[in-house]
Amino acid sequence: MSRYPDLVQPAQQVLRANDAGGFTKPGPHQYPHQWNWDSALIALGLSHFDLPRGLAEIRALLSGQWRNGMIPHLVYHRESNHYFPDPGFWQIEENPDAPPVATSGITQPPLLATVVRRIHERTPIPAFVAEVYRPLLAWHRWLHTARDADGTGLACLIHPWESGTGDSPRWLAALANITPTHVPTYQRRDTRHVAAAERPFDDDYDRFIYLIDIFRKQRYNPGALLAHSPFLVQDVLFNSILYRADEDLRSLALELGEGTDEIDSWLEQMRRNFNARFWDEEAGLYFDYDMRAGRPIRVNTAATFLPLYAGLADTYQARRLVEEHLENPDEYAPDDEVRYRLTTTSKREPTWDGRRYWRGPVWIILNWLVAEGLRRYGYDTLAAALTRDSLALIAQSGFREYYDPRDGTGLGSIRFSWSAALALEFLMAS
Ligand code: 9WN
Repeated sequence: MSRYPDLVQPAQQVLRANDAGGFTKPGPHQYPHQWNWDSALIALGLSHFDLPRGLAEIRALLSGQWRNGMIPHLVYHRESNHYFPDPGFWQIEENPDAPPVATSGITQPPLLATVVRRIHERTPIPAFVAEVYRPLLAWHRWLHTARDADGTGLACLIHPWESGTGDSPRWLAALANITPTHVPTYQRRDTRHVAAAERPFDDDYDRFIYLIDIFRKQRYNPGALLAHSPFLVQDVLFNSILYRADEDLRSLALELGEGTDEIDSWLEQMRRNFNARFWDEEAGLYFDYDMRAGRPIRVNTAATFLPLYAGLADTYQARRLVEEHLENPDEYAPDDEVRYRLTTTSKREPTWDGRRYWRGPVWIILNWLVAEGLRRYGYDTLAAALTRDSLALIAQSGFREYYDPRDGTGLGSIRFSWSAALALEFLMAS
């Protein structure tokens, strides 16, 4: 990727500028706190030029870990009136397992073990691995138990934000089934710095807040959340990331001389149940599962390609995903109108919107995850196309949160940290 050496310095500058002193903000204005999977990628990016700061990023995130093992989706190291929900809104102190630092009461996709392994394989950090292994193990255990609603070992999500793709159309039907009976009074702050047309609709936001209100009334008791959350889904993207992270955690365990029986049982359970739950033979796609409605969520989004990242698809499934969908100009491949890979939602979906959040724009994180998956299955040319488009978008429009796949217009937050971190990963990873 020597075409874009000029992006290295600016990417480093974005990460430096978003350093809030001990943790890195996802974006300078829109996201003033520490987010879980953002921080994992930020640490990966930092590891290319300031390894100690990268490890400090992970330590800061772990400072928000709950005593039951959950690593929350958001850690509030300080006050800010630029983001809602603010720290007090979650009322986590009602739960005996909550940490002393303010956090949210939900989680996010578990990229962290994968990042730690990757950093360690490039520059051995055995003492750090020993330090973080048990916290990571505890988080994975919590995901496979407190979030196992049906004995399959697949983790389920209780809030769209836990998917990291809050506004994805795959959650619309489940959200539509929820009637918010009482939404606490609140004021959105996410549309102060970003145009409302690029963010979720108010109706969806009401439901996001309504769900949190239910969780805090249940005091974040894990059993009560599974029993009472009106939103309960098993997510292909989340479980793919979890499976790969389990494998990476296992590799760390072996290095430390720790037993792997427990992790092996999670991996085995996931292998047994993943395809049975998510693969749709007729469509040739992976679909999420709505546990409240008791049926698959038949919406075609780029999350369907994540089993490639996990290595959970067989070669037949991989071929169908790539040939029938990723390479199909009616769905994901470029055409006369859409120039850049990878639109987050199939163009065939009626909800497709090239400018709104997770409804269509290109996100660098998804390009990276899908490129990683394609490489695992030998689709190197396609993986290179995703990398090339990611860097071209950044070169054209800066390190934005997302991009219009038609003309590459930068959208959402400016100077977005993981776009910078992943540019470094694309450019500097050997
Ligand atoms: C809710 C921080 C986070 C990302 C998510 C992205 C967005 C928050 C929001 O921003 O989510 O957690 O306000 O919509 O969807 O992936 O971690 O960058």
